[in-house]
Amino acid sequence: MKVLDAPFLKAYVDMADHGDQLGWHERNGGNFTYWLTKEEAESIQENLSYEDPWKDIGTEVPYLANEYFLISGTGRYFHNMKKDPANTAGIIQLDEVGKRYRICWGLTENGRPTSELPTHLMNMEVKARMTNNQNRVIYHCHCPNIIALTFILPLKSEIFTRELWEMMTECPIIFPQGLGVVEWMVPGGREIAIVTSKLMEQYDAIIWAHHGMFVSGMDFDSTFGLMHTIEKSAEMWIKVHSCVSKKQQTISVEGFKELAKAFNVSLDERFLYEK
Ligand code: 2HA
Ligand code: ZN
Repeated sequence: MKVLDAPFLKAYVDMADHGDQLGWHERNGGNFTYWLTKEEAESIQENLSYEDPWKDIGTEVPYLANEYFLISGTGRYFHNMKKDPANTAGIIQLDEVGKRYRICWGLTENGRPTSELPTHLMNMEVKARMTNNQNRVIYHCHCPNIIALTFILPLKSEIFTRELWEMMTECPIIFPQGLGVVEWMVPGGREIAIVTSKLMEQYDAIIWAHHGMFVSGMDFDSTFGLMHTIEKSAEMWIKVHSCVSKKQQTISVEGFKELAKAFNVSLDERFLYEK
């Protein structure tokens, strides 16, 4: 099968385009990785080439050795994903120790994978180990309301989680483990990848202060849905606090406990403090 005809490629392009339509991918902002299943990688072998020289990833991901990933290109615009997926994204394969990659398809015109390749692969490795290889998607965007909140709220997981849970009843059901927060760091490299992937052991969604957010998930819909829910909740926070400095009423700690029971989720006590 041609890569352009593969269902996973179409789903990837649709999700990237949806993010772009929501204003999360100005210019070349954001990046996105999908880990191909064995069957998917098999199905497109005839369309892959193995001539590209190996290049260093900039970190090590031994658990993902030899695996294939569909990944967005550095400097490429999500806005062009639908028009030209082979230029905007590409498929890479890792070497047998998980230290180097080669481009097997796409990233035409001398494209290279995203500058956040180390964070994507280290996050993927953490999640793959934790979920028995079920987690397949890592997505990063510049969602404006979350970014705005990182100038307003203290950069603490407990505070972001509780504030965003309160803005929409379904939030604690959709991200019961809460949100991780990384203080401002230089993006694009191993250092931010180490900090982010450590938090991925605990969370599926991680905020990068004054920059954007990373989410992980088993499939395209649930990963995008997680990003969308958190960003929408942040939008509500901004709307409410643009009108009043203090909410007139909100969901109580008791209310969160009832929700947890009704929807069979476990909410950590560290988010359920009295205010
Ligand atoms: O410009 O989003 O974090 C791509 C990015 C880097
Ligand atoms: Zn970014």
